[in-house]
Order: sequence, then C-alpha cells, then structure tokens
Amino acid sequence: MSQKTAPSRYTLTAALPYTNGPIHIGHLAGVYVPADICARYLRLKGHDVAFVCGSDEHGVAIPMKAKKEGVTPKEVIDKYHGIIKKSFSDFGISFDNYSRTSAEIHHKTASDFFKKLYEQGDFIEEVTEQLYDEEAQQFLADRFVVGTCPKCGYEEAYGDQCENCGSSLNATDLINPKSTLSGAVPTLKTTKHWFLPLDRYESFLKEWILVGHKNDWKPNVYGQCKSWIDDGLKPRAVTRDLDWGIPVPVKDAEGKVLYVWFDAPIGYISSTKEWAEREGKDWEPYWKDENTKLLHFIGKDNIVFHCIIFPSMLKAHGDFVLPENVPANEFLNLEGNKLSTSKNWAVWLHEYLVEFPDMQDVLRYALTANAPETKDNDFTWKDFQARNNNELVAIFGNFINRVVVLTQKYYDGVVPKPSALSEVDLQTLHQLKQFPEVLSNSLDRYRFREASQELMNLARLGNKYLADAEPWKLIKTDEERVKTIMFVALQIATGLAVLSEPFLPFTSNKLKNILRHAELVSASQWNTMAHQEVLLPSGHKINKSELLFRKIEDKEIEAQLEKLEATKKANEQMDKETTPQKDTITFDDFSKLDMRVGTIVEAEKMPKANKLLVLKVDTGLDTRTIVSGIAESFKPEDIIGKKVTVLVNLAPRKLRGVESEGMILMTENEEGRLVFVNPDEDGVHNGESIN
Ligand code: B3M
Ligand code: ZN
Repeated sequence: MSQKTAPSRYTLTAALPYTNGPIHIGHLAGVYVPADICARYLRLKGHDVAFVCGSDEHGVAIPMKAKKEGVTPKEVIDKYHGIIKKSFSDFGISFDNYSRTSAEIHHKTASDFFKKLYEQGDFIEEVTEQLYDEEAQQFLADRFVVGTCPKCGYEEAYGDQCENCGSSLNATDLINPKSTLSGAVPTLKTTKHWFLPLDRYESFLKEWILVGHKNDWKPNVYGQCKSWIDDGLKPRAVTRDLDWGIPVPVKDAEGKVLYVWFDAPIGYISSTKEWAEREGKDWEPYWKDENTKLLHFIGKDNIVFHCIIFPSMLKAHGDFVLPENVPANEFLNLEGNKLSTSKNWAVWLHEYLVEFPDMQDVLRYALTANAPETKDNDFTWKDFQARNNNELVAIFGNFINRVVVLTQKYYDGVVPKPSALSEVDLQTLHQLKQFPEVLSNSLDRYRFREASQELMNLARLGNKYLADAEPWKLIKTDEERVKTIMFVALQIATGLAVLSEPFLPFTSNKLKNILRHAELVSASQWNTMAHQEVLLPSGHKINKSELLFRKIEDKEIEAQLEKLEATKKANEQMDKETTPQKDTITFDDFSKLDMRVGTIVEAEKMPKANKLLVLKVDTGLDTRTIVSGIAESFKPEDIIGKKVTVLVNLAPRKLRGVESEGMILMTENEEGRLVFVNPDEDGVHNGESIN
C-alpha cells in the first residue's frame, strides 16, 4: 500500500465462500488469514477500515450439493452459511460484516446494478446455442458441465472457468463436454442471454492494469491478467437458465437468473451497505470516494473475476472506485495432495477448532509462515507441529514466560526502575523501535509470510537479550543491573503485545492482559511505539504469567495423519471402478450353479506358489480338494474350521499339478484384502444349498 498520501479509508473484501461446504485450511491460507492480518494492521495504523465478506449462495454449486445431500438448496445454504460464519468468528477473522447473497439487500443491490447497465445499453442481448442435457432437460452451464480446458488441457474444467489455469470460459469452449447431471454428451439448444462485452473494456483494462498496476500488483496476478488481455477478451454471458439465483430483473427473462459471478462480487457492496445501515454510517464513501483504497483478497482461481470482469462492471456502472490491489495467493496443498472438498481431503476449520481448542493462533501462524504467496505450497502436520513447538513455544512463549515469571519473582510484578543503560541495552531498545517500520515494510507490500518471520525475529531479539544477560545469575551479585535488564525485556514484551495483534490476535490479547496494557495511561500503539521513550513504565504492576502456547505432542499429529490415511483409503475404495454388471442371465442359467455351505478342514501352502493354498473342504457331499488363491490374505492355520460358500459343480481343473474340484466364493475389503463370502450364522450346516 503506497503511503504517499496515507488514505483515510480502506475497503477490504475477502472472497465470498460458496455455501456448499465448510472452510478448510486452503481457504484460510489463500484468502482469509492474509485479509485479516491486513485489516487488523490497517486499523492499528489508524485507518478507517471496512472489512466485508459473506456467503456466496447462488450458482450451480448449490443445487448440485443439494441434490447430492438429498435436501433443498435453501437447506444447504442455511447449513453451511451457519457453519462458515461461526467458524470464521471463532477463528478470529475480524470481518466488520459477514453477510450472505440470499439476503434481500443483496438481491436488490445486484438487481439494481444489472438494471443500470441494462438501461445504459451496456449488455449485448443475444440468442445463442448453449449446451443442453436432453436427459436432465437442463441447460448446462458452469459446474453442470465438465470438459477439457481449451487453454491448458485440464480435463475437469467447468463451463465457466478452469480451476487449473484460472481461465474464464464459455461452456461451448470446452472440449469433449459432459453433463455432470446425467453424464450425457450435451446437445446444442438456442436460448437468449445478456452478455457483458469485455472486448469493449480492453483499452481501459490495458491502461488501468498493464500500465497502471505493472509495478504494484503481484507478478502472479499481473501475469494472468496480461495473458487474458493479450489473448483477446470476449463477451461473457452474465445470465443463466437456472431456477436458483437472482431473477434477471428485465422483461422477457422468465426462468433466467444472474450469473453467480455477476452477482457475487456485488455482494461486497451489499455487505458494506448492510454494515453501514447497522452502524449508522454512509456506505457510499467506501465504494465511491476516490480516496478509498479497495483491496480484494482472493485465491488465484478468482483473479479473472476480480481483475477483469468485476472492474469492467464497476467501470460501466460509472461511479465506483476500482481495486487498488488484488493480492491473490496461490494454492495450498495438504500432505502433498490437492485440497479437495468433494474428496474430504482437507483440514476443516470447524473440526480444527474442536480438536485444537484455544489454538487458533497456532494455525494462523503456521498458515502465514508457509503461505502460498508466490507459488503453491504444502501444509504438513509435521510443519504445523514444528512451527508451534520450535517457534511459538520455544521462542515467543519462552521469552514472555521468563520475563513475567522473573518480574513476579524479583519485583512482585512491578516494573523495576532501570539504572544506566548499557550499550547492549541501548542497541536492543533501538532495534525494538525499528520493528513497527520493519513489519510495515512487509505488510504494505502484502508480504505476510515475511512479516510473520520479522515478528518472530522480535521474539528472538528478546530471547537472545535475556539469554546473554542471564539476570537469573546476576541477581545474586548485581541487583541494580538486573532491574535494568528486566526493564528492557519488559519493553520488548510490550512491543510483542502490540505488534503481534494482526498475526496472533488471541495471543496479543492474552499478553496485553498479562501486562495490563489497557490500563496504561498512554498505552503504546503501532503508530506511537517507535517514538515512545518507554512502552511499559516503571512502577506499573503486571499480572501473573499464563501459558501462551503449549507443546504439541507427536501423538496428536499421528492422530491427524491417521485421520487423513482413513480418508485416503475411503477415497481409494470409492475411486475403485465398481466393475460393471455382467450380461443378464436367465433363471435357468442361475439354477445350473450348485452352491453349498462347506467347512475348511485342512489347509496348507502350495509349494513354490505364493498365492495358492491347497484346502480340504467338507462340502456335506464329500471332502474334496480345492486350490484357492488366498495365500496372501490368510495363513493356513487361521482358516481351519472356517465355514465357506462353495461352488461344487464347477468342472475340476489342475492347478500346479493339483486337481481342484470347485471354488470358494471370496470378495475384497477396502484394504484390498480377500474375505470369505460365508454363511457365518450358527446352525447352518455343510451341504446346505445356497440359492
Ligand atoms: N464463491 C469462491 C470460489 O470460487 C467464490 C468467490 C466469490 S467472491 C465474489 O471458490
Ligand atoms: Zn485451463
């Protein structure tokens, strides 16, 4: 954020999460943690900040989820809106307002926005051929159709965008499209839609982005915009043939709704209006005053909508400011695999909050320290544990604990009066006063990962200062010197309390309570501490210590890895192609099969054959030899006496020289181990027919 003429007002938006599932760590790392750090930082700098978000409740993703869960779309959005809103609040994401696009205020705001552009003649009204599913009797747009992306070849691209390369697509662009409703190959059917002619905004976008933001937008964002603009922008349909969404507010539009990516970004404006109404503020300066800086926090798959389409809409509307920056992050992976809602391959925020109570800041820190700011990155539970144990506990927490415990022990919690400051003391305090600017230098360039490490460096400075000064030894010989050391250490602790707030809000709050910071006559702030002689005055009494962080044990991490392992197995089981049903047979065919209850009475390994066991089976008719390929799933001694289902009238055949007379019916479990299809019930005897 250029600080030439520090703006008085910022509007921060965070991508509206679809209410088709909970929030996971990918959403947090990509969007919500950086956005929250930025909002908290700007507030601490004294700016007027509107930090808005809300649930994205339209679009094809919702009815698809409803169909999958066997409920109505309304039930889906109410369920997930509630889960998402509560989990954000419990995690300390400090939205000024968290709204939802099903709210009346949004329907009105989005409808009015569309009508204005319609009345200005900004849309092209056109009847075109669109993909249609004859079986489902449904036009196929967005997630109702998948196919190969014409830009990057990704085979799971949706009708409106490719999540792999971020390209914005028209469904008819897809190669080999397939309906996600019925699997059918779509036909083409004519239908009327309204198109936003993005090509008409090409020169504006070239000037505004390619010239105006060449140096201050992140390379990953600037690069995507440049490639779209260079590829040539095409008109984009901003309406859909759907019954779920905001009805198109013009005549001859029955059965049509606003395209979700037309209405959703307007949700930022609606959320601001809702907040302003509640707070007795005027919303318009936050969206129309040229002094306002608009910042969009999103993931890389949303760049085209926030840098090309929504700005073109705002430009067409005519009285809105344009985004100052869109610091989109790349993607976060989990233990080496892509995060996936549908495959449950995720660390869900609402589950984390239960499994790691009061440890919001640990996840905030781990996700920031490893944020995918310039390239995709990987979350591992081992790294999560290391960040906590080796940094938060061993450096930050250890420093604070020592300072507070020793202040209590030596001075009953009262900040001592220092005597003459040594060269090291002066140097240390000078470094302390640099940190607000050091952190600002990173935060003003949206380098949250770098800033989080600078914050940890302040804790390192404190830790080192104490370790070098060793007040616990000096106390025996030079009490005056110890007073000075503890005074300096308490100043660093206070600096940490103030500067950690954007990153570790819960810890900052705990630390401020320990230091009774709020009770200080001139409590130090981000903007004042560099010029304040003293952050924590002598004579001020602090509270007793409380644990800021606890060690995470290996078994807690193992439990999380086992949970993921179980998910992986369940997915493998689901992914395993269920062998298609064989050709239909007649009852006569079936009645030729003679299946009986049998019992294994002997079993031994087939020499030189890893997979084969030679069994003696009492079929009730006789005791016969059957060779069975189950040696990798069972030890011979474990299956003696086992009841089994035997196909007794299968023609005998020689296996490795042994005549096998029949077959034992088996199946496979989710671990891929063979299991007997067997009549386990008591009272079922050998020879009983199985029909
Ligand atoms: N609902 C999130 C996504 O594409 C989408 C963001 C809307 S922001 C206006 O995953
Ligand atoms: Zn692609």
